[in-house]
Amino acid sequence: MLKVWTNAVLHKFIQSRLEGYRLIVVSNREPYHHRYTPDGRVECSRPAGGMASALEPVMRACGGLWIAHGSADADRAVVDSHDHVEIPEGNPQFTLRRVWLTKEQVQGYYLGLSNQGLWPLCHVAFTRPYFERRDWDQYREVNQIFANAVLEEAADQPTFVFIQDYHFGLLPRMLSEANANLIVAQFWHIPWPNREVFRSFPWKEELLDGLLGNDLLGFHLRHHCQNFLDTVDRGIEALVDPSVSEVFRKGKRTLVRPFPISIDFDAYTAISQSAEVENHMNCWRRRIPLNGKRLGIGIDRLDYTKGIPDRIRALDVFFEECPEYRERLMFAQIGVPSRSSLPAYREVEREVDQLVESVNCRWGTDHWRPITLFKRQFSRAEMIALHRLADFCVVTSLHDGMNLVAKEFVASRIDGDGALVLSRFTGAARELRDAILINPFSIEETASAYKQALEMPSEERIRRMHRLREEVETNNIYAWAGRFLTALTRLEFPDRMENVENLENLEAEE
Ligand code: GDG
Repeated sequence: MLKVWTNAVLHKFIQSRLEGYRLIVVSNREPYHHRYTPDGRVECSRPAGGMASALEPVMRACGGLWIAHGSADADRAVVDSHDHVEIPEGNPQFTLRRVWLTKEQVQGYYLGLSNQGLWPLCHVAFTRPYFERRDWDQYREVNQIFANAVLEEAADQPTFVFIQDYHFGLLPRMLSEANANLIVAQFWHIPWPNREVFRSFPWKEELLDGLLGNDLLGFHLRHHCQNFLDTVDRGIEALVDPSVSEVFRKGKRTLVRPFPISIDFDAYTAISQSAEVENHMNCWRRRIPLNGKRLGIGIDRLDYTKGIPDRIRALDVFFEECPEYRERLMFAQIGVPSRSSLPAYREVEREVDQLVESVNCRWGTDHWRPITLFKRQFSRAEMIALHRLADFCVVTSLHDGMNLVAKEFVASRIDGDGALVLSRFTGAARELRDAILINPFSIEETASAYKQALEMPSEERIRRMHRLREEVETNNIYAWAGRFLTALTRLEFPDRMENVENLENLEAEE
């Protein structure tokens, strides 16, 4: 049996199983931005965010075409006449096709319907969703723009289309109706709520019908699949077979399956060992003068689902209840500004600023500032360096599809040490059982988890980290992609899939 999926195994797998087919990936966010620097040069960078971090290694392994919204100021300057640009620069491994949207379309489809409607609806994170008719119209319009781009690129070639996320709930039906030969799959990176919650979505029938244009629909967890099947069963005319997790509608079968997403463990391990990371560790030591103090960290987009205020409140309680840690623990929080034009995001940013200031005022001394907040994006090597310096990493999401930061912390710890404090309401908590699991809504529980992380005997900490690393190493991003593509290709050519264990041969050929 295949033990560990790797980039090379996935590569071979794709070559043998998808032979004759193109792969087109569709996402809202592009994996690379091109921006002008102040001196007029064009700079290429990777935006923060879970979906692009997860998908990029897969695209590097498969080649193919990635269609996404071109949103940065120099994006147009670098594409050819087909809006294509080869990625990454200097060492092209796949093609990016950029789709252009107007300000109004971005407002309605992305900020409005996707992020003020579907995001809070699906996270059930006590921020009420807003639904505007004109946002829904823009959402439909933008889904059609992407459909046109896919149909043009696929032409009459045999093609798999792999759609990412909640920005494209209508795209699958648009594609399957326009070209029945396409094989369409989608991965929904956020949770799916229970049917009672979903009932508030004003255009639920159209959205569900859109999603049932997929041949395969993936969620992180079985629980999300069950919520989806239940929502369909009660919300729209369709035949649901929960025993095999399938739905039939309009003559089409949609398979609904869990695929817990992950990260490129080997890449993290390799970068973590690099001299670049050692240098960045020194930079962090200058930014956060530890002088023998312990270090806790958090790395998140500034998003209200991530529970950042809750973890800071827990630090306040911790310093109150554990005076022995005053002047002995520092906490570094990276909060990458995100969706800042939306009021709920500005509000959480303001709350985080205020809480950090109040904890620092309450407990800080002349030579100790308990919390340092960095509100900007850092490079991957910089984040890995911070992971390596930490005694513990905190993930307090109130609700999170998976949470990749937890896995990135584990993969960065090539020293096999460090403790992970992890919210039970993340998908990651189902796999990372050796973390210190918490209910982030309980400030006391979170505060005592900090203490547990700091005081855990080193043998136990190392034993737990060892098991966490085994878990992330085995269930890595290539395993995720391999399992997804196996399910997809099995639909289409069962004969090529007669024996998935043959992957062993792929591995042996390496
Ligand atoms: C969605 C779902 C699911 C953060 N700061 C920087 C930076 N990041 C990167 C992290 C990580 C990613 O952003 C965040 O991933 P998460 O999984 O935590 O969260 P979402 O963005 O909400 O992602 C989530 C994910 O999709 C995948 O399916 O896990 O549940 O909500 O990779 O490292 N990256 C860089 N600089 C930063 O400062 N370069």
